[in-house]
This record gives sequence, C-alpha cells and structure tokens, in this order.
Amino acid sequence: PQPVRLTDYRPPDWLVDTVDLDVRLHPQATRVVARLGMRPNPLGRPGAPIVLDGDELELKSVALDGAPLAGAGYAATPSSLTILAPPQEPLVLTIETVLDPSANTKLMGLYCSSGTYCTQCEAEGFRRITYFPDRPDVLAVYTTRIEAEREEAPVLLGNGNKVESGDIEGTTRHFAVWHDPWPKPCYLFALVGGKLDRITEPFVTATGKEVELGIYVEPGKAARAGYAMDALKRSMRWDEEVFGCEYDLDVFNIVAVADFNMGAMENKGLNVFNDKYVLASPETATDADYANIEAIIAHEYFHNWTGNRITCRDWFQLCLKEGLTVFRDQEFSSDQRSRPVKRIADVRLLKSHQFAEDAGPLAHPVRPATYREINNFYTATVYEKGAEVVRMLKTLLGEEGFRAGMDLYFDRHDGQAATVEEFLTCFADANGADLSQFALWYAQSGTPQVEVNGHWDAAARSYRLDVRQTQVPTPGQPDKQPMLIPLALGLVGADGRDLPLVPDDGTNAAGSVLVVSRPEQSFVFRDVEARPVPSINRGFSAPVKLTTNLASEDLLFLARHDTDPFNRFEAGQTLALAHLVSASGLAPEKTLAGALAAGGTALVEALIEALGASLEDETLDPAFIAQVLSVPSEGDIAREIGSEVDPDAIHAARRSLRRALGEALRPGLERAYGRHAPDGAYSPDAVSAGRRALRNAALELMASTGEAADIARALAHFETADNMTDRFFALSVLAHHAPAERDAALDAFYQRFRDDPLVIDKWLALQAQIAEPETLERVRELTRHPAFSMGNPNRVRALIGNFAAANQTQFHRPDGAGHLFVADAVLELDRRNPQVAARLLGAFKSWRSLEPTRRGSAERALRRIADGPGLSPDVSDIVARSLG
Ligand code: BAL
Ligand code: ZN
Repeated sequence: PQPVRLTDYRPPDWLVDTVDLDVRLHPQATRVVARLGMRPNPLGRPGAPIVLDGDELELKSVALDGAPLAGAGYAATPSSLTILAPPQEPLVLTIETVLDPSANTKLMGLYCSSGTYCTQCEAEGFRRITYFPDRPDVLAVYTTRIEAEREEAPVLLGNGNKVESGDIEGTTRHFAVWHDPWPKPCYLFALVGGKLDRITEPFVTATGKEVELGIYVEPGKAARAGYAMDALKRSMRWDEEVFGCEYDLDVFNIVAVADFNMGAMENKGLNVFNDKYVLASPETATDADYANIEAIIAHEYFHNWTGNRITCRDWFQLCLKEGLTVFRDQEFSSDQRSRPVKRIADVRLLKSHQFAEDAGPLAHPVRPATYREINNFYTATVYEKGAEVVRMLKTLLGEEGFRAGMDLYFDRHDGQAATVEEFLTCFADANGADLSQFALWYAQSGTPQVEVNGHWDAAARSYRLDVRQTQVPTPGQPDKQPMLIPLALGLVGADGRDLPLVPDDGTNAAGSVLVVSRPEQSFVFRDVEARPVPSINRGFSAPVKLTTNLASEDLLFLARHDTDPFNRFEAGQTLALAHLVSASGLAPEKTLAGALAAGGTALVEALIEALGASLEDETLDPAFIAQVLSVPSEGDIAREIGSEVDPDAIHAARRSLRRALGEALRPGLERAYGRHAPDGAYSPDAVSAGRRALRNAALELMASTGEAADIARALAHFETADNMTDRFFALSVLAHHAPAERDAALDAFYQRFRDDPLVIDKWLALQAQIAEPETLERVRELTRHPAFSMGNPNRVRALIGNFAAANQTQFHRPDGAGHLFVADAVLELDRRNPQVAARLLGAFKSWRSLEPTRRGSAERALRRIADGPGLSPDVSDIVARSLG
C-alpha cells in the first residue's frame, strides 16, 4: 500500500449529517441498507464526486434521493463506491450491501463470535459493513434498526438509546431501533445481536440523571461480571470528580465476546470487550486480571469524553485519544490502589514494550508523520509514551494548570475532531505557557538519553548538576533537536531526609522539577552543607534513559532511604541491572556494570543486603516490597547490553541472581511467606493483592534455589490454594523450577479448568514460557491440542505470542527453529487474521541487537515472511520496516 502522510491531510469533500441503517442479521447473508444524509463540505473541493470507502463489500443497489441510480451514475468495486456527478446540494444516498459475518475471520466489521453477532470498526472496519467516507473527521448522527431471528439473537444492541423494539408479525423475527444523538465518526459505530445474559445496575450522575448500566456476557457467565460492573461505577464517579466529565446517554452497555482482536473498544454507549477483560471470579482470575479489568473498563469508559465527544481529525492524531486516555486510566488506578506501586508497574511496562520499540526498527513518533497500515500504530509508543507525554504536561503545569488546560480542551473542542496542536494550544492558552519545544515529544521518536553528573562544592556550600541530553537517530530521523525534559529532583541528606532546594540565581529550577531545555545545562543549589545524594527523575517524571555519576554506594543509599518510592525501587533496579549486564559477560568499560564487575561479589552482597532491608521493613507496603524484589527482566538486560545479545547468558545470569537472593534472604522470605498467609476469603482489593504478591514473590525466590523443601512448599501452595492468583503462581513456580513435578501439576490444572478457555489461556501461556529446549516441541504439540484454535486471538496470543515475546531463550534458539516456527505461524495467521499476525511479527523488533548467529536466523525468518505470497498490508508493512 501507498504511504499516507500527515501533511497530505485535506478536509472531506462531502459531509454526512445523518446515517440511518437497517441491518437484517443473517449468519451468511446480512443485508445492510444505509441511508446517508449528505451535503457538500464548504471546506472541500467544489464539484467533487462522492467517493466512499469499502472493503470486501457486495453492492446490491444505489439510490439518490430515493430514485435508483443507473450503473452509469456510479462506479463500484469491493473497495470503493464513487457517485460520479452528484448534485452539489444536500442529498440522501441509499446503499444496499450484503455481507457474510460467518466468513469474517479478520474480526473487523460485522462478524460472529461464538454465535454472537458483533462489530469492530476502529480503525477502518465500518467500510466492511457499508460504503462510507471512513475517516474520523466525518461526524454523523446514527439511527440503527437491527433485525434478527428472535431465537438466534434475542438481544439486539446499538449505540445510543433504544427508541423502539418489537416482533415482526407473522414471522419468527424481531427488531430494535437505537438512536445515538451525539454526532460521531463511523469507527465508533457498533451493534450486537445474540443470546446473552445480562447484569444491570442503575447509576445516578452528578447532576441527577439516571443511567441504566448493563453488562452482557455468554449465557451462564453473569456471576463473573460483577467486578467489571463495580469498576464501571467507580470509573463514572471518578471521571465526574477528577475531570468534571459526566455521562451523556440513558444507557451504557458493555458486551463481552470471546473472539476479539483488541482488549476492548469504546463504541459510543456500547463498549465491546474481549471477555478476558470482563469476566472474573476468585477461582478463575488472578489479581493481575482484576487490576486489568478495572483499568480497561475505566479506559473505555473514559474514552466517552477523550475520544468520543472529542475525537481525532485523522489517524495520525491517534495519541490524542489514546495517550490521554491511558494517562486517565493510570490516574484512576493510582487513586483506587497504591500510587507508587501503580507507577512502578506502568514504568516497567513502558520500558519493556515502548523503550524496546524505540530502540529498534519499528521506532516511530508518538504522532507518526506517515503510515502504510494504521492498524500497526496501536503501539506502546502511541499509547504508553503518549500517556507519559500527558503526564509531563501535568508535571510542568502543575495540578491546577493541567486541569485548566483540560477544561478548556473539553469546552473548546466538544463535538469536534481535533488535533494534537489544538490540544496543546488549550494548555498553552490556559496557562500562558509556550509549549512549542514540548511539542517535539509528539514528533521525535527514540528515547532521549540524559546524563546527569552531580558535584558538591564544599567551599561554596553548593551543589551543581550538569545535565546533558542526547537524541539518538531513529528510522527516518537522523537529526533531532533538544527536547523539554522535566526532571523531578530531590537532594537526599545523610539522614535520609530531603534537603531544601534553594536554586542559585540564574537557574530555572521550578520547585523540585528541573526543566531541561538545552543540550547541556547546569543547575546550582546553594546552602548545601554536606554532600547529598541526588535522587533524579523522581517518579520517572520523564521517559528518558538516565545515566548518572552516582557511585554504587549512592545507589545503595537511595535503595534504603529515598523518600520517593519510585526512585527507591529504581536504585535497586539500576544496581541489579548493572550486575546482570556484567554477569552476562558483557560489561562495557567505564559503565556501572564495569565498575561492579571490578568490585566483585562485595557489591552484589551489598545489593542483596539492601533488598533484604526492604523485605524486613514492615512499614513498607507489601506490594512495593514485591516490586523491589523482582529483578529486571531478560528484555531489560538485553536492551541495556544493546548489541551482540546472547539470551542464554542473560537467562543464566538472571537465574543465578534470583537463586542468590533466595539463598541469602531465606529467613526474611520465610517470615514474609508466613506473615502474609491468607486470613480470610479471597478479596481482589489492592491491599490483599499486595500481600499475595509478596508472599508469592517469596515463594518463587525460595523455590529458585531448587531445594526440595521449597519445591514441596510450592506444591502444597498449588494444591491448597483457594484462588487463581495463588494456584497459578504456584503452578508457574513448579513449571519453571521443578521439572519433576511440572507435568503432573500442569495436568491437574488442565483437568480442573478444561472447560474454561480464559483459564486454559494461562495454561498455554505458561508452557510457552518455559526456558528449556523441549518447549518448542511442546508448543508445536499444543497447537494441535483441542483447547487451541488459530481462529481465536486470545488462544494465539497465549500460546504463540508468549513463546515469541516472553521466552527469549527459546524464541531465539541458536538453531533458528524458534524463529522459523513463529515465521510460519505469522504466514498461516496472515491468511486468516492479518492484525493478529502483524502483532505476533512484532516479536522480532529487537532482532538486530542479537549476536550474529541468532541475528542471521532472525533475518532469514523475516525474509521468509517477506517472500510469502499475498501478504496482507499489515504484515508486509511490519516486515518491510523490520528489515529496512
Ligand atoms: N480504541 C481501541 C481500543 C482502545 O484503545 O480503547
Ligand atoms: Zn483506548
């Protein structure tokens, strides 16, 4: 496909004010009649034809103002419909198409998921339902009549409010009419028809309007929707209280389906969810599942204002709704749970996914300037880095300044399709701020590198920080400009308390945030009586790669004393990472890793001691301690090493550090394990989840020693667990650390949950992650297991996705068999579901940093895909950029 460029944007030639749809559902031949109330756009090209998008559509008829249009009046293909010489005035265009939902394996447009009709239209799925100007800046009011066999689809749902329903006399069919008064782009259209159970609750908005909330699930699963409903109500209240956003329809419905490409979708008044992010019970869902459900329910709900009421002018602006809405859901979860632990988890995710993306051939700006396939830009960069950019805006402007900017944005752009520039202008106008340099965060790709060196001047009683920022080249961006980087700072005194920050004249330190704007810049603080330890980039205030001249003793000090919980965590991680890099045999000269290697085991012992101090500190949140004890991931270590990566060496280094922790901290781990034993029925709340997290972290660290008593403890933990968090965690410990117990435990788990696909996904994922050479054959066999299906995205992601993304040693086997297996899976999947195939292919994103043997085999696998016949635009785009 030809690239689409941001600079080529022009307004639509024709606008659509109203869409009246009549959809007669049938599994193989659904008939759609669309009546589009259109008019020429005063901002468009005068006299332009009407050009509508389509995708695999079968056209039955076209009429203009009620009169059938002869073939000479239009040109139609499955992918476009052009009305050749329309009158240049308001008109009604009626289009009849027929489609086959059962044959729709791409899961875009209208399809059947386990017998339920549902839709997915973002980004460009509506054109698979009817011909339409499928672009987000065409906003219309929709009325949807849905008709179906009563037996087959007793529930019929659409956007907006239900205005009519009934039986069709003399037939076995019935219908419902839904009207959505809020103009919206077609990507927010949805309909659902099926046999579904429902839970419902009332909600009264801040101004007293009553809303009926409904969650629809497969028959028999309603009992598992309660947590999602609770999360929804909390989200609605929170958005009123924190952002002043009130819901705006009489009903809000969520439907959970089993076959879904994404996590969920924010269609107006009718969210459609991957059932993984709705269904939960203590027996089937882990604490992480509960937290994800809460976050994603909130995320989709928050889109009602950031995405739906104010949408995107074009798909380049995707971060306008996604980055902002991720920021909002992160804030919601932080308020509902532990803010520091949430921040640590979010930064871990950012580094493992987004920093990795930024460091490889798929790097792109938060707002890309060009794309070939928009489906490939639902990325960690657009979402997670996009959220970091909004967070920095808040850091720079402060709580009130940020809220003033948001208020102005809602006020000024409600009902519009907006741009990133318009968003930033609201914050600039509301605060009298110049955000022109800040805007580079949207345009420049790559992770900025920030080096900070601190110097204490005893004679002058001052402390100086020299800051240097470097922007590394990324695909298509060889040269970059310096960015505006907010670095939150503390100077920690010997007693562990923060010193007052007194900026010397001439610096631009605003409170405790250094605003770095130049390639090199110094900040001086006076009245500093003794050498402090600087705590830099507190709370991860900027998404940068930070290096400092802190000595390992300084990091050990921060790991014990920093009052900023994120940096207390981060200090331990920095030391652990340095050790792991050096233990992987690849310590570059003059780095902290090099120094550690030179320092020998003494520093590792000191690190373990510092982690042990956190473990024993009963004033700390157990969830925080669990994070502190969790060593950097294999991906983090690989990224730190950067080139000539050997995943086996990394795996061995990480394993041996965990074993050392298990051995050295055993008494404390045993105490934590005992102290956090369950004291009542399972509850998914954050405090209970934190206690389980620490207890399970202790279980795993002890089991990583391989001692028989520790394995026996894990087995007992598995067998006596009364909830999925504990049961699955213990199973995972056995799978990774107890080869002799593994298969019996896996089998017991399978027999217990064989009828529950979402739980079986955990079972598939776990087996795919075992770091042993037999795993590839195990995964191959599992692709033939009755529980597996290439047609279901959750199954594919659980088994093949986890093998590729979460099993570095086996995906990158030196014999290349892992790469080849995934390449063949990508090719097979691409014929069925290109979006899922392209996402799987993303696992190759760091291939250039591998050592030569593995790099060669990854390249051969990528070339094999590139040479595949009839590749989808999704896969051909990713493979071309990966090799480019
Ligand atoms: N808009 C696609 C799903 C989501 O990000 O909410
Ligand atoms: Zn979203």
